[in-house]
Amino acid sequence: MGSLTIQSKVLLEHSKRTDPSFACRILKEAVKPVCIGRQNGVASVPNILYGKWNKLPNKVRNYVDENIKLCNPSTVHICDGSDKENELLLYILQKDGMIKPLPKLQNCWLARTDPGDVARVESKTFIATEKMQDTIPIPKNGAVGQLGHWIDPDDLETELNMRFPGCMKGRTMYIIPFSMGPVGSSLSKIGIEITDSPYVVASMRIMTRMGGNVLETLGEGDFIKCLHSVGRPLPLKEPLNNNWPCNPKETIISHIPERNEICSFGSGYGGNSLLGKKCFALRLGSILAKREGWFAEHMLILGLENSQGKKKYIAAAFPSACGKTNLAMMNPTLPGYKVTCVGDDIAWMKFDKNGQLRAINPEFGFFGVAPGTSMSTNPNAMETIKKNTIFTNVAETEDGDVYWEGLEKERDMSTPITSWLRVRNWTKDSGKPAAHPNSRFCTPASQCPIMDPEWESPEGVPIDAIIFGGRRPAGVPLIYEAFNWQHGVFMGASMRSEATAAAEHKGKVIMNDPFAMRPFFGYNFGHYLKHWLSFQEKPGLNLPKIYHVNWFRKDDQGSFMWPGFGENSRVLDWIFRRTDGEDCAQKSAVGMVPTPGSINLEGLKEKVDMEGLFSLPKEMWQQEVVDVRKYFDQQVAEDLPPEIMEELHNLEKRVDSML
Ligand code: OXD
Ligand code: MN
Repeated sequence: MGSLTIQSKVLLEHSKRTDPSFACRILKEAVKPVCIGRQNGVASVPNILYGKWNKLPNKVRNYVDENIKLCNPSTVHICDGSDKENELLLYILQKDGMIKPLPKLQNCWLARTDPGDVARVESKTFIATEKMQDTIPIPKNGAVGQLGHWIDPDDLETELNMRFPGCMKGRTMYIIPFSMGPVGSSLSKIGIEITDSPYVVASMRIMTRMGGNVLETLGEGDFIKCLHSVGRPLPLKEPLNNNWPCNPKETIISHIPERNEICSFGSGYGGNSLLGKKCFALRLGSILAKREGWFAEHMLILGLENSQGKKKYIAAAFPSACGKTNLAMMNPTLPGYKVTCVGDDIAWMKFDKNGQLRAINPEFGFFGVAPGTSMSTNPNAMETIKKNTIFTNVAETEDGDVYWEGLEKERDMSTPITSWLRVRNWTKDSGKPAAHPNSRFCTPASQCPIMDPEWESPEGVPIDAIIFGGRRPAGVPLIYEAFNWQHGVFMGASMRSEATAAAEHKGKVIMNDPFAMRPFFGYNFGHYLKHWLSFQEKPGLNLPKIYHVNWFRKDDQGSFMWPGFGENSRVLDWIFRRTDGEDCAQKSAVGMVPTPGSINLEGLKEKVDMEGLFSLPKEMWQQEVVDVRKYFDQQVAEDLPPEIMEELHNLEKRVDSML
């Protein structure tokens, strides 16, 4: 028993209770050192605590072996994605005080992070390429670049060498084989995440297809290498905050496209640690997409069926925390319409041999923002999260349920609430939110009552329209349509939105967020634009129509002018009809807008000022042109494709000639 680590003892104790034969295996395997490599002639001998070393393909074994030597964990756990494994992980997480059960819900858990580790950290997120300009446009006129952070590969190596050696001492190293996209689909890709966080494993099991069959499909093929450490080897030098291991001072999230590699250190928070999501599916994904001729985008995918039973699929890009999940799971108020969900955050899209754009959702779960989610805003999400869900940084009620801002009318507010910061008997009067504004639910997509029957289709679903949108309180109409593909690419490039809590930004400033990809570009945004534009040159493609929507316009009193949520189906219906060729649009300075009366308002309970919603204040749009030009000049500079500047000139001319 002497050589058992704390985690193997916990495991053993748990399995003795539930499965004695499994306990015997753990004991046998944990005490038997497994020699997996040699360093200077000395065998390195970590214990394989769980899983079969021999089943790993050679390439995976070599990758893991290298990192065992580097990170020096006490034990190794090769994940199989089974229920039994998950039960063990949840048990370990509870023992470590990282999660607690929420007894009012079924198999649901609450994690509270170190308050210093609550969001993506864009300022510490880097991409390493030999040439800076491969990663970011070089800003002009003394501007600070906002389109990602480049690092020299040698400097990155130095940074990583200061962090990773010995970083997993005393901990278990988990090996997670995972597939982004349905296992075996030609649109899917495989990754191996190495992590010392059981929270990451339990979350990756929800967010990706994880386990043994992924390894079988991979064989000796290539995979994306994803290394993650919370950066707190044992014994600890300083106590943890909230039992949440992390190392905010040393955090770095790095990508090395040339080696298809991601190295993330110091943060356990989802966007920084579930490496399949933003790091792989978007940053490296966008690079792979450019290389291979497809798109990796920050987009939801939804199915829309009209009252005649005709169906179309739409992909839509909105910045983080702008309601993608709500739109993807919407209950349409328009009679006869049905929305189904394919994905809520990421779309991988490729033109098929017939020139039809097809999309898959590479994820397997939803990592959604909790505050604002309620039965009135998103009943389908509320249904989804009733079981098998890991909540992070939400508040809890005394009777074992979750709570966050937006649930006031749906919870018995006399039941005491403990806030995400563990303040008991929390009340609104404290002036602090009960849940962190970026608190999340991590929940299996398959539990969503309106998942599309084709959501796991290996060929992907056919996309007929692409929507861009953001939070624009002033001047931006409810909907407009691009004149053509090039104009649509310009619309994506000039997207702006109010900042939200999904990253470390503060305040309600309007930020440029082109294609909702600003934090997620894997390569130079100017080159990304060229990639998008290149599709208009390719013959035989059925290019989808492109739209811009704004659910967030406010009137002079500061109230939202459009009811949003299920009522957005009225806008989707217009898009549906447009993609069907209906003549219900007219030209405006910004694009094609609905002809009067062509948005179906039948049964809409609230009175809506449609004229106001579509008004185009000339001064505001003139300023918009100035701001967008300044942004392009400073941020994209010489990498801006001339076609985009041409579109800006055209917009300027149209705006100037407005009455
Ligand atoms: C997310 C984000 O977590 O965009 O999806 O921040
Ligand atoms: Mn997102």
